[in-house]
Amino acid sequence: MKVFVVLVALLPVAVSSPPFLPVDCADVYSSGFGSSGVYTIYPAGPTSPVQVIQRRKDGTVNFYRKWDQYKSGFGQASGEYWLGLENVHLLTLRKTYKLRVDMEDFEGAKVHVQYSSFSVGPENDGYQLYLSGFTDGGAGNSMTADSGKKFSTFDKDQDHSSSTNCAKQYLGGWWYGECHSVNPNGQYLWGSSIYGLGINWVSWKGYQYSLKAIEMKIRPV
Ligand SMILES: [Ca+2]
Repeated sequence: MKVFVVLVALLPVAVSSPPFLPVDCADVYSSGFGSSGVYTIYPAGPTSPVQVIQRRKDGTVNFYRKWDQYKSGFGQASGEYWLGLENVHLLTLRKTYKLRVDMEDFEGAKVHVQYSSFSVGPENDGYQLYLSGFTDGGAGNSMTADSGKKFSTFDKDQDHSSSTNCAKQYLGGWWYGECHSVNPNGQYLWGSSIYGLGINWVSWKGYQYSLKAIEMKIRPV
């Protein structure tokens, strides 16, 4: 049982294909695929291989973290969560994925955006983000500007600002430019945000509003 738990922790997602459609990594393991690796999972059923890559909803997880943790992932898949840049890179390396971002404010409004193409490059290229094909579901186009940016954390500044460490200044980890117009991994601030520090989506709520919830999920096209 101890071995089982360790392997689940090593297998947050998936790329090789077991001869069935696992809903999670425990399923992959129990089918006999015991080696570490990335396996495709189908948490919403065989017709919907959706993978949540990021989620904020209650402020229970600290997102101000180092590069290594943004690389490998943190949190729980059922709660606040970051899947990990290496996993996202490996997933989006093999297939074309689309991205959907759902958001909610503290007044109960819900909006979303979609991108028809989403991928993350390799670590030796800074986990660069590639986004295209925007469709608005009410939140506006703020994240489009992040396409082409490398990922930054406070201990690894790869942003476009020569005068500022954006991750350190805005207290998150993200594909910062100079510095941001969305900050999904910023501080959980229950609505009111000090300029740019919160979970901001500027084209919807501006720099001084921190969202109640945000979830980023991907699925193969
Ligand atoms: Ca910088």
